[in-house]
Amino acid sequence: MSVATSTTATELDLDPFSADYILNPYPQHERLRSKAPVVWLERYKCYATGRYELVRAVLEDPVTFCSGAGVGLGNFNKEPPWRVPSMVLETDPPNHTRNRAVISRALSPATLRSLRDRFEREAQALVERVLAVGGTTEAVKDLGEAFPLKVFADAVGLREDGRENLIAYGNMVFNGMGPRNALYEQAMANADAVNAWVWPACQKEALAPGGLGLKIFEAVDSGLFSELEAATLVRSFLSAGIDTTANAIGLLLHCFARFPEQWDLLVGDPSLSRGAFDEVLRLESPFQTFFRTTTKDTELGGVRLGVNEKIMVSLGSANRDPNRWDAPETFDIRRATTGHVAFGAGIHGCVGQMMARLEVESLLRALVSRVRRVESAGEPRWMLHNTLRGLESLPLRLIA
Ligand code: OVM
Repeated sequence: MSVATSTTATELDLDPFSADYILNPYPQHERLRSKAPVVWLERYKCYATGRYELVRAVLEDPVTFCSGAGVGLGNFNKEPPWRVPSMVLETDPPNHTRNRAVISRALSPATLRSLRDRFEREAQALVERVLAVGGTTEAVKDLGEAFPLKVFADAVGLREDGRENLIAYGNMVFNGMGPRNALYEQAMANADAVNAWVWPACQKEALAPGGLGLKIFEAVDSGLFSELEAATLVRSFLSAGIDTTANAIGLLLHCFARFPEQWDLLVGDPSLSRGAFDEVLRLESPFQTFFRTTTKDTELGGVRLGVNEKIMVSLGSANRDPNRWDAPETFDIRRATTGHVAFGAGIHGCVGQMMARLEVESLLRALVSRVRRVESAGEPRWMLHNTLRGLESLPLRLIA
């Protein structure tokens, strides 16, 4: 399409960071998709799209839609970020390419294979602990948070004490991608204390031998990075590796509590576990929204966009776009989920996704082998959060 035939973005009165939207995003996604290919959100002075094809188009064109100015609402070209930018998430090629390769190598298939036994053992032990006390559990804390806080933090080589700071840090990182609203301020309230745990934990001296953290520091020894850069790369594990997985596990259990016939399917065929996780990711998109920044005047879906503007891409909306998915609202663990964008797409697509899959599949298989039914044991409570979708409270009963 040529710029000459394109139109200016239509305004849409939508607030993706309001409690109304967060607690029930689906009617809002529908408005976002149907109003226009790309809309203008005057309140936040940014563009937005929720259509599957356009979300993918943005994520797959990192030259036009860059990450170096931040992947939240804030534009680093206009206002300084609250932390030193991530060397992978908030960076563009060529640096991104070099930095990501180091992380990617640390998360190699061989590394993941070597972790599988440990993950499976920890998953089984965790499930037994819940069953030993009668099966009633606050699933967000006892399973969703507990599991990655144990196995992923162990894999990185982090110290045991103070790991709860990782939950607080994830809150800062992901609420920090939104506007400076109450959620942002609450998440940042304890920032000094949390940073005072997180940053030392990223240093060479603090990391256990054999872990992912020290694998990054090996790149220092080869002369590729300074120690400061290596610590900043390790920080990406701590930023991206806990909250995301924790919320995904909570959402997964919430799905199975609501759809017991899907649980029965899984019990009948545990090899459906991996696909089940991807279906949860598609349906619930724990990571709801990303932003990119335009590097030039451009055009998307026939709509003209100015330079140095933010565009929000709604992964949650794309993952339920009826133009892409049959019966998008249906939770179907046998669905072909290939192409969902819950892990993003393109050069910034989640580098830890195989780690996430290994973690969640280990936990899910441990559950399936021991639990006949997943039942609600009280009203779940949704979390209010600028970027992540998840539960604050999920009381469940696991019945052996
Ligand atoms: C990072 C980082 C932080 C948050 C999320 C993420 C989804 C990466 O610091 O590199 O990926």
